[in-house]
Order: sequence, then structure tokens, then C-alpha cells
Amino acid sequence: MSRIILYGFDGSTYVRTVRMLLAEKKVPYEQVPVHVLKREPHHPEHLVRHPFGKVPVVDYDGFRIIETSAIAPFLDEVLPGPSFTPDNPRDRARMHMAMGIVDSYGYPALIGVAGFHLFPDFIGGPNEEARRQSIAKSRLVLTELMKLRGKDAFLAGAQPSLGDFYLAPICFYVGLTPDAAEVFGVEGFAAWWERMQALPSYQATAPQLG
Ligand SMILES: N[C@@H](CCC(=O)N[C@@H](CS)C(=O)NCC(=O)O)C(=O)O
Repeated sequence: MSRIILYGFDGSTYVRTVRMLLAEKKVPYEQVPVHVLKREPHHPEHLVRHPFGKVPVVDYDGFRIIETSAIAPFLDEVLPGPSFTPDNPRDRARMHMAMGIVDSYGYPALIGVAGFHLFPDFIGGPNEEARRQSIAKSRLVLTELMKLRGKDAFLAGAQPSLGDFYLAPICFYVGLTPDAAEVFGVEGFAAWWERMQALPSYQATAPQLG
């Protein structure tokens, strides 16, 4: 059996993306809880692993991988169990669109909303104008992702994919804030969110708060 070491603490949304995938694959792994709010990704020993000071990082039998967009597809391909990458090229493109949208626009906007309420020190203090902009951008992101989903149960088809594992951990934090109803009040979101929260891999990877 391969040895997998995951660097990153449970509170990280990108780390949870990888943890959800590993939970779905039912594969054991070791975890080194590099803590983002304690700024541990910027400590010298972690910068050796990830020169840009981020988590997750994965070692797979000594092969080091950084960036979730590389880690998740790699693990999905090499590990046994069901695949979370659609076979069909169009659905696969939808999955990659979802991952790209979350990475480029969704994460900053949604974490902007969550950070305003939950980690104001980490994001540089509460800023009401930034909060309003983050809410508007978050709604745009979720609206477009739900259009991408269309009539399917999940973002790229009838089954969950890596795209869903990207989005759900970030929504978790927004769901803890007083802005959740406004951010989540876009067409189609509620049904998707209910399905995601029911997944055992989502439930098994909830971060311990406090
Ligand atoms: N592009 C990276 C982004 C990962 C990322 O932003 N991770 C956050 C935690 S969710 C982090 O490490 N932040 C540390 C920091 O910015 O100081 C990836 O896809 O893995």
C-alpha cells in the first residue's frame, strides 16, 4: 500500500477537498496539521514543501505534489475506488470549469464573506465595503456554478466530482455566518447544498471549530 502524507490542518478548505476525496476512496493516510491561522505555512520547514506558503501538500510514496488542482486529480487517478472525474469529455470540462471558477473567483469571494465574520484578524480587519463586494461576487459565482450544474444533481453530472469537493468546504464557512441566506439565495443552490451536506465524506471531514 502506498504511503500518503497530507500536510495541512483540517480547517483549510483546500485540505478538506483532498480529505473528502480520500474519505470517498477509503484510503488511509497520515496528516501533518500545518495550521493556516497560526501562519505555519510560512514557516521555513513548510516553505521547503510549498515555496508559496500554502496547504495542502501531499507526499505520495515520496513524490511531492503541491496545488490542489494537481493533487486531487492525481489521487483520483492512482487510488482505487470510484472515480470522481467524469468519463464524458463535456462533463469533465464542466468539472474543470467548476474547479477553475472556485479557485479564481469563488475562494476569494466566499472566504471574504466568511473571513469578515469568522477570522477578521486573519484577513486584515473588518471592512464593510469589502464584505458587500464579496457577497455580490459570491452570488455571481454560485449563480454561474448552478447554471453549469443545470438539471444534474452535482456540478458536473449525476455523481459528485472533484468540482463539488472544491466548493462544499468553502460553503461550510459561509454557512456559519449571518450572510449565508443572502449568499446562498441563488437559483438551484439549496438542492445542491443539501445533497453535499448529506455526503458521508462531507460529514466525516468537518473541521473542529474553536
Ligand atoms: N492554489 C492553492 C491554494 C491553497 C490555499 O489557498 N490554501 C490556503 C488554506 S485554504 C492557505 O494555505 N493559506 C495560507 C496563507 O495564505 O497564508 C491550491 O490549490 O492548493
